[in-house]
Amino acid sequence: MSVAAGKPRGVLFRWAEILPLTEKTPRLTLGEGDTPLVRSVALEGLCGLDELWLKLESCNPTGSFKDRGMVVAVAKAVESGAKAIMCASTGNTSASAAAYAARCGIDCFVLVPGGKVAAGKMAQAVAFGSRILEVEGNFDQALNAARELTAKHPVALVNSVNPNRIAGQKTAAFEICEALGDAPGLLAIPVGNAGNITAYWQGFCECAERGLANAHPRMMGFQAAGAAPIVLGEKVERPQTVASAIRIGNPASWKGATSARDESGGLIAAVTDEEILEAYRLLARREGLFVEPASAAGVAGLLKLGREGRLRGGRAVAVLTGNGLKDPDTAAAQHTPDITRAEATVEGVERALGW
Ligand code: AN7
Repeated sequence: MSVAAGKPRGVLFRWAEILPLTEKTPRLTLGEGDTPLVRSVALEGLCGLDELWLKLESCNPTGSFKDRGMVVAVAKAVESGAKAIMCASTGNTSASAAAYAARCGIDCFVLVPGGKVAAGKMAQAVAFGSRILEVEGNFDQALNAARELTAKHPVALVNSVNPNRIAGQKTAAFEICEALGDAPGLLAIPVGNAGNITAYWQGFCECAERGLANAHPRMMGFQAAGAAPIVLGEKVERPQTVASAIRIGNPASWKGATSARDESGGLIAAVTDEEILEAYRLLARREGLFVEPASAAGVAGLLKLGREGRLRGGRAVAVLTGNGLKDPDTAAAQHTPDITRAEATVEGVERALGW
């Protein structure tokens, strides 16, 4: 494993004091964390907010928030002598695990639901050289198998049931408090396996304890309507949604999500695929932010609450969890391309444009 040149960047360097590191933990990095927090003037009015800030977790090295927790989980696995890691995944966890395993020179086994992972994420798992097992079942079944396999074989489990993942992911809450000088009033976030909402809540609580924030945000989690077990209060056997990243019917951190909701006075609600895709298109067309569909669920939720008159000003942060390049098929289906053929000359292009 090589080290980064110049001033070291990355979650293990920036946030060492709030992570479970020892002298023996390898200081692994692909330059994760420290992602932009940009204001969305176009969307804050539509939501009925005074300020809406977007945390661009899509800017992490493998294109999703998973890198924050994965760098900690993989570093700790290597520290403990593991030669291989395993995860079940709807795509982003596997892309991230595969990247950090490649960087450490260890093996990575990924269990993905057959035919349900977006093309870009599969391309990443392939490129990073992971061993890919397409299971005949959904994410929830794949995670059950991964838990049992890693209990039986000398392979480290790097799903978010691994507390090192949560520890790494909580660093995003610290970055937000640092950037805004306080916690926001609301945090909007997509919920799938519910590790991220659990990690953010832990992070915001620690920020308040350490005096980095004066208050806690209300945690607003959004599930896709066809995969909304926490909203329904029961497992969903056959989850369905265009937002394949959050096509999860039995979240591992269910309890973490309901605690975040209840302790913060927040909510966990459902947004339909149409609402998710509306937010997906708005983020691209109005803000120049190309995210994957699941990432738009938080903004979809704020837009919905805004329309219902349930947001009265205040400052919110929405977490944009993954890059739009991950799911080119949904992009092609959602955006009608405006493409005109032209000859490769000035006159040819002018003619095509009608100039
Ligand atoms: C873009 O990769 O579960 O509630 O296996 O990829 O912490 O699960 C991905 C989840 C939101 C939900 N946005 O976060 C996986 C996986 C994107 C995601 C979520 C995921 P959690």
